[in-house]
Amino acid sequence: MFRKRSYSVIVVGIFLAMTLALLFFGSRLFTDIGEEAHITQENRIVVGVSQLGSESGWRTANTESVQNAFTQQHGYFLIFNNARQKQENQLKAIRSFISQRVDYIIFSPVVETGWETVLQEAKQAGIPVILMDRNVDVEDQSLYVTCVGSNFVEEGEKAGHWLEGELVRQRKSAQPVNIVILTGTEGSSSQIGRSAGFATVAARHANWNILEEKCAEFTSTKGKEVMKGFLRRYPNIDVVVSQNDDMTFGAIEAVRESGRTVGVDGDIMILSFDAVRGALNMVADGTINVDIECNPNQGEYLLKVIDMLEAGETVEKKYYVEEDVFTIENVTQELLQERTY
Ligand code: GZL
Repeated sequence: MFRKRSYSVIVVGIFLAMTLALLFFGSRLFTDIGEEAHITQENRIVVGVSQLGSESGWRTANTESVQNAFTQQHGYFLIFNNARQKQENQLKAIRSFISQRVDYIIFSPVVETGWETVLQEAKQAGIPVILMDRNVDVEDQSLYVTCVGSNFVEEGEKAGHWLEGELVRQRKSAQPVNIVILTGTEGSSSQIGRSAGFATVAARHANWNILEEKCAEFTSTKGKEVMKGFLRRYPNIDVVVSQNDDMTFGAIEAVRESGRTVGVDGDIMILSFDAVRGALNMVADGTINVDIECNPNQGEYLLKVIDMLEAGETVEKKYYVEEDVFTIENVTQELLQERTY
């Protein structure tokens, strides 16, 4: 009896002690966390990012590079929006960033036109705008601070120069060459630039017959659908120029289902853009003849730009990311293992 009573006194005593401890330390703990979170949020640079979509492997890598750059550890608070390939969603997201009075707006414009009004609103709100990946076509260049991305015209020219060299190597530079082109999102900088760059080189070759160009939206599904149409209409295609790897994957499927072959020893040469890892594996095995790299790792460049702006430094109007051209000759297993996308 006595033992049971003393035992229960002890249990109650321990319980009371624990309750008091929790009330004291617990409140301190939450206050600390509360204060800590509040302080860092106040001190962090708030960046609103409107990403145009998630249509391709390239886009996924581009998004990851931004999210890996603008972290709490780096002193940033990232507000990220995926516009699912719709300009109206990007316009809504940018206006939301303006109403939230973010410190910077970064966006990858799905197409080049239709941005003047919203960029004027951002300028009036005193919020610097940085373009990522693609560009905007605006009269007033002061509407954005800088653009971090690729030289798409140069990418298109690289594809044309590779084809020139390959035809010389195959002793076919005087023969008719029948070409079809899968283009990306109509009116996007990447589509406009790559088309213009390749066309500049093609114009120098009267024997290059561009049978048809058709938009396949940078997706593999549309790439396959459009390529099937090309194969139905043109029995003698020699070259496919596909403006991103996702469309290329679909196009290769369509060619193979038609009973024809692709690549280094195939019926149809494949020229692609982006150089994501999955496509480089197909360059290494000879399925894709050449892949013109478009580097999605722009987060580190964007971070550097904002660091410079924060330090009051002047930034350039355009920053080009580094890019290469891949063929079976330079895609090594080591490169594939090291590749981050
Ligand atoms: C290129 C980028 C393009 C990629 C596609 O900078 O805009 O959009 O080539 C992506 O994969 O969809």
